Amino acid sequence: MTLAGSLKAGKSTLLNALVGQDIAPTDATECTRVVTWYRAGTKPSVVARYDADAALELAVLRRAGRLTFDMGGISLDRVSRIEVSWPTSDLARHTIIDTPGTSSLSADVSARTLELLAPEGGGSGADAVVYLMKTLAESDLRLLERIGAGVGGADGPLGVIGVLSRADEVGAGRIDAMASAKQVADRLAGELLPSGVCQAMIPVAGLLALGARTLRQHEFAALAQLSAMPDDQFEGAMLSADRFVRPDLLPAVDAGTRAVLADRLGLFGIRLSVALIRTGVRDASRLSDELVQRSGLNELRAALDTQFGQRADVLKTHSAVRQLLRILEPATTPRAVAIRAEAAAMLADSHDFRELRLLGRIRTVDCGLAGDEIADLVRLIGGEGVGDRVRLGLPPTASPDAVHAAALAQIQRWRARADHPLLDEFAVRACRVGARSAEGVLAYLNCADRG
Ligand SMILES: Nc1nc2c(ncn2[C@@H]2O[C@H](COP(=O)(O)OP(=O)(O)OP(=O)(O)O)[C@@H](O)[C@H]2O)c(=O)[nH]1
Ligand SMILES: [Mg+2]
Repeated sequence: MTLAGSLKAGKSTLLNALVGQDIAPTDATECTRVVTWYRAGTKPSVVARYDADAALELAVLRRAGRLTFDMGGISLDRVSRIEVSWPTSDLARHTIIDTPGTSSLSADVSARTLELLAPEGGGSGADAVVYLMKTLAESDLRLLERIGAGVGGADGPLGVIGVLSRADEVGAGRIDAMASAKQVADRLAGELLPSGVCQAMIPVAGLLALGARTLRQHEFAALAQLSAMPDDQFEGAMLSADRFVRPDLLPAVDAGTRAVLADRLGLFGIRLSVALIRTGVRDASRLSDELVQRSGLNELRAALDTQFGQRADVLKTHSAVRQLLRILEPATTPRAVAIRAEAAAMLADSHDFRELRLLGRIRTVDCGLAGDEIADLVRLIGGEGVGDRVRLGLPPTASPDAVHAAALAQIQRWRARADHPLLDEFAVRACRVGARSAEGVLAYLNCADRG
């Protein structure tokens, strides 16, 4: 999975939030200008690959509380990538690739990100992309289109999730910031999802999520002290980040500690924490959970899991088949032409790919199906998970007989629905895909019975 987006969109911070640890350098350190791969490993190690085939182990440093990699004197233009191994279960399922922000200001750095995501010759190095943006700029749209071509091509992009990043900043630190961010995200979704350049648009406050996941006891204590202060004093100091750290305001908590809180949680996170503590959140771990819940990180994880995690094999297969098509494109021997035709048919006919494409579009295309029908169809085609019971809306304990009966009922339901004379073409296809998904459950069940 690759994190991409414009300069300072919050990619590295979000990576840290996903992993729950400070492992990716953020801000202006020079190593953020290099494409960096994060994988699970038995021990921490950071290696720069440079020139054609040279490698150098890099030291991990902390400068003024910020993590950075010491490039050991190699100039950045010689480094092709940095590889980080880290012992954490959060990386076990996917490798995460952090890319330098793209901007028109530094064409060379943007070029590296583009080369990874949408190489000239085709064949993206990434199966799935999380694209971060603070607002939708023309450059984001163009890059998304190129990524789409790299990841999924003419058959429709697979696996691009949009994130409205730094969502806490949308409301200028107000308590309803995330609600405002959700509105902005929905508006962006309305613009982006129909064209298929991405499959979801989720507001996430990455800084808050990271601060919350790594919340320390003494930070909780300081927040509790702030929440015990008279409201007019607290609100008076919260008017700006500068006021919040002024030594003469908020005497209950020393200015240094306040500066750390502002750095790690942002003003919105502080305001939210104080509100939560005032309404009865009594300890650091509860506060951490509540803040993570409100940061949008859980929604992003759920989307990653349903769109990518459970379908990692499908996404890889899709990339591989497309790669094969590209390689065979100029071939003229009968054998190559035959393989090419087979690969093209697989791309068009594979039910897994159809499910993914439909999932990306069904919520946004006005196709005449009712809201509850769409919800059922989304679940049936794997929008909430690819397990057979999840697809059929049954409890995990449902018996094979119950699964069998429910699958049969769904096949009939969606075949009948597809035959409705007034349904538009998109809806007919969607219903057929649903029926086919239910047939898949049944076929699997029959195999399992026999095995
Ligand atoms: N308020 C707020 N600030 C954030 C958030 N995420 C990141 N930041 C800040 O934004 C700045 C840039 O964050 P990074 O994570 O380095 O952004 P990036 O996209 O990796 O930046 P480049 O790799 O240099 O393009 C840092 O000062 C972060 O602390 C967020 O969710 N909320
Ligand atoms: Mg970065």
